Amino acid sequence: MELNYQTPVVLIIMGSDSDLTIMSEAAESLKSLNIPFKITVASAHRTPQRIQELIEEAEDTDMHVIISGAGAAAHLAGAVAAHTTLPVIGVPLDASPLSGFDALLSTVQMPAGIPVATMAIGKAGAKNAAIFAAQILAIKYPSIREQLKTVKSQMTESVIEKAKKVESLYTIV
Ligand code: RP5
Repeated sequence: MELNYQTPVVLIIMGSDSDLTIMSEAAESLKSLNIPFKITVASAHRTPQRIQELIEEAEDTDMHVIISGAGAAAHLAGAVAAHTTLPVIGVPLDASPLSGFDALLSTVQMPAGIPVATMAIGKAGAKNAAIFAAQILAIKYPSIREQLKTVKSQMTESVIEKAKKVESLYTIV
């Protein structure tokens, strides 16, 4: 199956524009994998109606995965998952005195029946959300599978390089 690069297949929703500094990591990662996406802001508690409309649009336009990032006990990812059978990937963000622990619990501790695939708090989680979305898409699109394999082998090479550097510092000759 060929990927149509003009049509978004991933929807990124964040709870506020203040989340963009972290969630841009997900956007940039999707961009680097040439995966078309739509990115927007909607709040579970401030714009519940908009959440529903965005999900309807995502389903009508045949998007495949939703990434949801929010801070505080905002439960955005769970609210998104309530409206859809598309896979929802949640990114907890640090936006309160609890440093993201509140968002982590409200994202990961979904009651049985409405799952949210929860990533780590912050930038690593945002990046992993994009990679995880790509892995879901790779089931259908071989071009994405090939790109993921390339990225993985690049990571392997970079660690081998690091190992060589560290070893050379203490090698007895
Ligand atoms: C959450 O509250 C958002 O996801 C954001 O992380 C946090 C603060 O939102 P703003 O006050 O910056 O709009 O709903």
